[in-house]
Amino acid sequence: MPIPSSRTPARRSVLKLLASAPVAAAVPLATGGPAAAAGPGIVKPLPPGLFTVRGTNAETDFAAFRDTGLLTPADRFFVRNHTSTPVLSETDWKLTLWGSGLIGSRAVEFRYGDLRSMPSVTRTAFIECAGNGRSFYASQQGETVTGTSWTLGAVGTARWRGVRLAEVLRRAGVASDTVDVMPRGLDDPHVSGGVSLGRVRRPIPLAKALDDVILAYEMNGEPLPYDHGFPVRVVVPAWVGIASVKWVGDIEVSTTPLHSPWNTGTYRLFGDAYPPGGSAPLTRQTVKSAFELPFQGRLAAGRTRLLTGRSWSGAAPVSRVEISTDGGERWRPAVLRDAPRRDGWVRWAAPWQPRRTGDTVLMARATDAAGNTQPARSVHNTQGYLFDAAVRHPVTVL
Ligand SMILES: Nc1nc2c(c(=O)[nH]1)N[C@H]1C(S)=C(S)[C@@H](COP(=O)(O)O)O[C@H]1N2
Ligand SMILES: [Mo]
Repeated sequence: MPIPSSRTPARRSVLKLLASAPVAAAVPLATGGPAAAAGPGIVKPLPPGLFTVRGTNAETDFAAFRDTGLLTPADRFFVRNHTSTPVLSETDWKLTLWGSGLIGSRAVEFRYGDLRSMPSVTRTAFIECAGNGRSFYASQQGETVTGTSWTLGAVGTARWRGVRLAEVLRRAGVASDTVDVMPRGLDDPHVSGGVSLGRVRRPIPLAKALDDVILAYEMNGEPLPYDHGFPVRVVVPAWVGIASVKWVGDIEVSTTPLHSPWNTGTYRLFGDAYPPGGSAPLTRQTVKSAFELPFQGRLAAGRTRLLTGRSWSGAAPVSRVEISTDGGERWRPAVLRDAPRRDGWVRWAAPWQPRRTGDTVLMARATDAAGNTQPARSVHNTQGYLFDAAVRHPVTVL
């Protein structure tokens, strides 16, 4: 195992990890025992109150965003791992571009230092799992879906710095008839139902790859943490999180359309509302809103409380947010605390003085500059992606 240098941010976490279960698969330890093996293969600490562990993943408790700014600190950014976090070294790392779409079909390698010496770009963008909000298909709409039962915390916003994928492709020499590029992660192959699907990989159309995709090596001004793709990850702003491949090791560049299980079997919409072969592969995220308050939270009657939350959309900046404190009967505008921005979220606030004691339901509903608004009900799909309905948030007034 490569011992992480003190320059890498997660060194302390790794040392802590080495001293205790759970064990990341990439850190071979002889602790053994089913209890140790059952934990998520995540390097950073996951304190209760900040995270809820869901299988190999960790969801940020939305209330934990309340004391954060626009950017989500790395120590509370959700983690979605198909397997477990590999602890890689930047000196051993290389990125290989290969395939029919490279001029002369000649593979080209980039080292970490090569990327670091290229012109950099910095961009603030959220990354959100396509399944964020999935649990509400069941709890709010009574519908059956498969997949991780996220509430609304499989999202975070960071300032990503790296090189444009367009620049790396240009240096590698891309043939004019290229259609798709497919980044692939260095984490272990994903096994589903006893079948290995290979390493996580998903095609990106060339036009998108040349537009705003980043090969990021920094998150919020620090080297990427291990769990978020150290040393280099793909960032596809505002697209389904699966497009933002972590620990990228190679990119296939192709003159014919590419396929992987992540754009055929999953990350498409299947169900009654969709064609038998499913929708087109998912791209942008939908509109969502969340209160920075625990579910079943308790509030004091008669006292004014500032309700806060965030709204975001993959399609356009969020321009309007309304809230309801009576389960959707009456709505009033929330005050936006950030300028609407592309690929980002806005923080909002609304004062509320609950008068009557008892249970009630808070709701928030956002509209983006493209006119997308959160409906009362999401259209069902079997894998529970892209939940966009206004979420019913129960609270008790005491
Ligand atoms: N190599 C690799 N990349 C990956 C994944 C993965 O399991 N392996 N998960 C994807 C999914 S489904 C999501 S939602 C995002 C989550 O990014 P984060 O863990 O940094 O929050 O990473 C994506 N990139
Ligand atoms: Mo995801």
